[in-house]
Amino acid sequence: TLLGTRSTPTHALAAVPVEGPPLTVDGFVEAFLQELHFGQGVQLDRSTVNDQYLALARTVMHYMMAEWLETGRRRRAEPTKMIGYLSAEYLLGRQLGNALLATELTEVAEEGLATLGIDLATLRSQEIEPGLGNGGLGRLAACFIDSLAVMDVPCIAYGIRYEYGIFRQTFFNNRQLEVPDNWLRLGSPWEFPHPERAVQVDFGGHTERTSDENGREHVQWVPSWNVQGIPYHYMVPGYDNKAVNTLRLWSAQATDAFNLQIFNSGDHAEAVRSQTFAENISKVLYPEDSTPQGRELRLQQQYFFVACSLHDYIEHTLPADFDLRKLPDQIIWQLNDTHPVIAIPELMRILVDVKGFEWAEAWDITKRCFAYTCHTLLPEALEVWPVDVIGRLLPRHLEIIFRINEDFLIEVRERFPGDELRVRRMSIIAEHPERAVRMAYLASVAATKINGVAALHSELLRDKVLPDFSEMWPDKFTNVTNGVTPRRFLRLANPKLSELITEVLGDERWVTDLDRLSGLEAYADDASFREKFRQVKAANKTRLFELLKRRDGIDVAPDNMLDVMVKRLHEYKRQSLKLLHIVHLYESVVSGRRDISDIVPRTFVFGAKAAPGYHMAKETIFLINSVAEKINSDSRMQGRLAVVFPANYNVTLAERLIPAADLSEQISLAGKEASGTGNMKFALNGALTIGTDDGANVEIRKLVGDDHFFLFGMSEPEVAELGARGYVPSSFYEQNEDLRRAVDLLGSGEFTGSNRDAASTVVNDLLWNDRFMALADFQSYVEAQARVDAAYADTEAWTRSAILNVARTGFFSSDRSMRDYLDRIWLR
Ligand code: F58
Repeated sequence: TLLGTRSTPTHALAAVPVEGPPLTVDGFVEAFLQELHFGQGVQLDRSTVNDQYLALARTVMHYMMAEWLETGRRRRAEPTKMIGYLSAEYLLGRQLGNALLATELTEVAEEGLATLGIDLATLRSQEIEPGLGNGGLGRLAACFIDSLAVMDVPCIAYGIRYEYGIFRQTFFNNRQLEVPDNWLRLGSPWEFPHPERAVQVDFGGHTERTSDENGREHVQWVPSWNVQGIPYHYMVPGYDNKAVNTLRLWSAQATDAFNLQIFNSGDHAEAVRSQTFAENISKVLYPEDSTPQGRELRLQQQYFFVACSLHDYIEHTLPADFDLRKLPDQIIWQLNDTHPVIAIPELMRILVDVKGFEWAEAWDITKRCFAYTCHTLLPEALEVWPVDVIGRLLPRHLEIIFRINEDFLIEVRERFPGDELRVRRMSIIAEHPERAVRMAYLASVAATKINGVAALHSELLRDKVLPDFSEMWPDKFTNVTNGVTPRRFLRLANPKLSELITEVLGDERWVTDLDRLSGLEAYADDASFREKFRQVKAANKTRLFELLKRRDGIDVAPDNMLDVMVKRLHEYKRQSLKLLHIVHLYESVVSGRRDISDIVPRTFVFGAKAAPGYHMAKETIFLINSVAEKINSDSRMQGRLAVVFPANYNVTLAERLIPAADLSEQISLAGKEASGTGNMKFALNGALTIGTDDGANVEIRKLVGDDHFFLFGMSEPEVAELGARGYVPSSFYEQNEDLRRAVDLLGSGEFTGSNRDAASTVVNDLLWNDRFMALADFQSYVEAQARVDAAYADTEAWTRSAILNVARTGFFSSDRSMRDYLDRIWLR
């Protein structure tokens, strides 16, 4: 069998130099036609747009191939430490534009294709984006691997090749419907499957103990079933640096052994069933964000990709004779939240059971190989796996976790004698409501470093989520503020602003050195630059509106302020607060208390998917759509107030929306949004933020300055204090007339075809529960929005602020985040 054996051939053939096609229009056209003819098997006159797209993707890959192979060779030759990035999600977005940018082929391709009568933009829009992530966490992973390639840092990123990514959202009668995202259906040109490098992954069964002649105990895991993981390799190109890293995603398949046995017994149907069963593991991305579903299949997914990845690294990437005691000098596994934390007992199992290490030595190695990033503050979002689920699926791992916990609790008792309450609090095993493994605790015990994703978050993580751990190991805790890749979210998404920036800075070095944006600062006071900046924003709006017209049949008034709230739908993010503000404006006009001409014309844009099982979130979507329908069809509001909610917000739509926005809504309850990364993308593209003192908003505001940021709402300590005093949302309702009128109108059935019940889930929750204190922040929010209106009326001052936002947010490049990870975590 191929499984589990070293598959790299060792025969002594000499490498032949690899070269891409010539970087000329003719060279490009020839390579493209070659791919069309020999790759797609079709002639130009018979080719479909999809044929052309696939051929183009493959052509661009030819240009990257030499660098990919060379980077691999260099990495094998250099004995430097690698990053093993472990993430259950990579929300990559479309690949073609980024690949063209990386190879500097955009113009050549455009020109070359035009000579054949093909429009590049049409081919680009043919690509179905790989939505292998839910939201911020998955997109962050994609930004990080981009930056590592751009910085030429050795990294293998590991994950799951879900056959179905995040669902496609549609609306029917204003309600969300989910459609499966069959992203592979038109072919997937960017991947290289390597079935010969398949890895076997075991599950179930029991463990057996034997003693050798020295009386040493050996544990053998006797699994009851297995699957194989097939790696698919993807290029992760750098920028202008000849480096191309690898993303390795695993796809589950039934093992031959498993199949054949059943097949030979004559039960064909059963053989097919086992195939289906195995393949289910990588079938679909769980669409829950924030609250993990404790489904067994999810744990199967987690162990599946982690086991494949560790095996792949230890058996196929390290040299055959590698001394595993030196493992921590060669690799650091970065755990992107707790989803890959089962890697910790897996490495212990490999070292102790497979490689024969003593427990203590294995633990010493393991402890130096992992670092853990936490992405949340919501207690319900911390993963916990029932002991019986783990025991059934991974019996050996459960034993290892128990042993880690035993040793750990001994350490706690030594440090804090007599403090049994603390011991119980810190135990990796929770006893209530059921016996379960707290994955964040397991990660915290094993990791060399634990980081939050923004300054405030790291502080709260240390002091509120893991206070016992920070008392025990203060040096483990650190912060790395998130970042976003300027390649995709500025250079690609906003070509016009990029051009303007390059024009005044004199060159494109800012693309890989984003602090250089500070050079724009001086131009904020230059009226002609401000005019150009406004023209860019206007052109971006036009581009967006054309897309919305084509994509959703939505008409948008061209001159309104564009006020955008795009992110997953979650109560803590408070889309309902945004909705209350809109209803308040509408109510104040229809009640005659305000003249419509006093309202600064605005178009509100929402983009948000709700987890399919998250009732409150889905009801909120329904209400937003209902309010939008009413307001947009009210002739009194024409051209003054509009609400648009294009379905299926994703990376592709984000790339169009963000550069067009004037105002960025970052309005989570303080202390709940770990960081946010959309907030960074908007500021970098010259939108002003209205936001709470939460997550990375805090850092954005500090950098851009109070005069160029609209702060509102309670601070985190104020939130904590109000919570402690006892929060009664209805008292805010009773004391605030504007709020009362807005809530009443929302609950009256006005927006839901006279059906009061249709709004009651959201409205009653706001009045009687309001866990995220929307009513408490309402007044402050409305006042801040009035400041926005006043500021927007002064066009020159607004533009100046927008420019300063761009100039002062270079800090939020994910290149900087990667430097911080290197300094504070990976190379320490
Ligand atoms: C997000 N988390 C945070 N989780 O909410 C956001 O503040 C932060 O900027 C971002 O991570 C990056 O650090 C997030 O997106 C998920 O989507 C998980 C998916 C799997 C289940 C648990 C939540």
